[in-house]
Amino acid sequence: MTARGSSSIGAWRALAGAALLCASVAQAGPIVEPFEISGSNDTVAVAASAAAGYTVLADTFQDRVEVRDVTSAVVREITRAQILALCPWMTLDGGPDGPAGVASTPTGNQVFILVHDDTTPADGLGSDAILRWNQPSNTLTLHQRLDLFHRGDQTPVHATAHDRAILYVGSTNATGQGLIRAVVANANVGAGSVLATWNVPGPAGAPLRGLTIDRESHTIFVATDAAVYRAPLTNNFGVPPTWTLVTNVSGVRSLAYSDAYGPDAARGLYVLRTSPAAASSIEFVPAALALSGSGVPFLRMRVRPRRGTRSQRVAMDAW
Ligand SMILES: [Ca+2]
Ligand SMILES: [Ca+2]
Repeated sequence: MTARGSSSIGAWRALAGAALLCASVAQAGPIVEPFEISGSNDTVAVAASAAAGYTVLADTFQDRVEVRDVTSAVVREITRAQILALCPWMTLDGGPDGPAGVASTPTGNQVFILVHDDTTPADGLGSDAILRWNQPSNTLTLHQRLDLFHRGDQTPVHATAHDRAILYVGSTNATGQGLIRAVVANANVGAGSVLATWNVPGPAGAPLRGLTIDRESHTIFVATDAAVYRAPLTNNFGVPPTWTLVTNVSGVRSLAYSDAYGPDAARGLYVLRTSPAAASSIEFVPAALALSGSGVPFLRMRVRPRRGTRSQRVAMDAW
């Protein structure tokens, strides 16, 4: 990781790969390797397409999204001008408004981008948006308007993941309440609709700090500022999920679930923490514990971004 200001910065990419081949995952760690990103500012959100190796990176300072293939070649960039063409009520600038959450389908054919701003649109509709990039047709469309975040001068913690034609969108509203919305995201429909809005589990007023899905078991994991929970996903959007506490934990910044890459021992829940603030860490919960245990231990992995850089804002996605 290089400091901000270089022409090409690296992002931490936690690959659940060869380093996890040994039996004791606690003593292993993710492979950290440089990952090229265009431009001068930091990435705040990243997503991976598990089956095809695409990586999606979002930068709120340049209001720019890159999709890179498995060789790191850029296959599509989405610019501020392209975002504003679809969201003309926004006034994106060089601050932390803009694209702060991304998700990809496993194939990479559909990429979803959460864009927020602090402007109030005159038409009374949602002030923020979900954009969708369709890779086969290379088209970028406005998928859904909604309210994600009310400020343009702070970096929000959004998180989103796709499962079985539904995009699950996590955000925190103006009163500090974490929300999860289920949005129709079928490849065959041109625009979304919000099927359900749920508060995050835990005490009222808890903010969202992470969201990911195990696509094999259709289990959603959600982090607040105090705990990580899981719930089975169903097709009944009329009732909130039935949450189970995975463990109490503070300082979570992002969740990811590895279900497609690496050995069985690498399958499970990955937790990016930034607590204490000067020392970020990636922690791991093996799949069997993450999916069935409660009060489970987190295994700290040997990754620690350099102090003083803004790399701690880098979100995480596991393949
Ligand atoms: Ca911006
Ligand atoms: Ca807004």
